[in-house]
Amino acid sequence: MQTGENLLMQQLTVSQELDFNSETYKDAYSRINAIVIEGEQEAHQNYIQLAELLPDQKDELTSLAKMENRHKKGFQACGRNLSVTADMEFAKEYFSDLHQNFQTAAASGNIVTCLLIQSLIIECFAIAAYNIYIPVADPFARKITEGVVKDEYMHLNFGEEWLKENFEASKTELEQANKQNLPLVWRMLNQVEKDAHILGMEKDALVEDFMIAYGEALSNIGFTTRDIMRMSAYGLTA
Ligand code: Y39
Ligand code: FE
Ligand code: FE
Ligand code: FE
Repeated sequence: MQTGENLLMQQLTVSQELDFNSETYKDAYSRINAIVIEGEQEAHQNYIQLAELLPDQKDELTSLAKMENRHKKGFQACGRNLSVTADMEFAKEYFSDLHQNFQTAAASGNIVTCLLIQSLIIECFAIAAYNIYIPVADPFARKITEGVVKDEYMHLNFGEEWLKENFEASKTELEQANKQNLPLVWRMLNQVEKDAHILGMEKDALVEDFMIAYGEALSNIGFTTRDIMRMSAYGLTA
């Protein structure tokens, strides 16, 4: 059992390890902050495109797109607060494969693939990253991130609800899109492992939180445990 004193000690240890103003911290932050800003910008565009593909849900999707834009502004403020310049070129490259896959799917009207990429994979990635970041964030960024993560659960829920209602017709395309895109997530996590560690975020914890959120989403949509195990195995060695 943890005593209050032990928890306080842990908390102090964490805050002593992280110097938000050190060059090491700021250098890592210039990439992670850029990834988050670019991710929010792309999420904004993705929901605008989804609103065109799903005209019946245009209003809801437009409102999700607006939230993503607010998230982007919030994380830009976090960078300014630490006097960090985000490395946007790095971040654009970081998202390029997922971006390309979304664009290709959108151009072909493959709504199921678009929803899997944005509303399941990217939202679960955001939920894992933000939940792991909150306890180790600077006080300013923590407040912003706490507000943002609540919205991300709503975005994930949108994708779950739509895919659940259209489960039988979507199943094959979902499996195919999972096979194509899940390996990209593992590669992306490996790419930021070092920088994330410097910010106090461990890769194991990120993977665990991602898999919990993603597995739960697949289950809510209608996949069996057996399906989920099989689908989760893709790209684990990427
Ligand atoms: O839906 C959204 O708002 C998603 C775009 C945001 C994803 C942000 C991705 C964060 C990855 C950070 C990696 C930290 C280890
Ligand atoms: Fe967001
Ligand atoms: Fe989102
Ligand atoms: Fe360390």
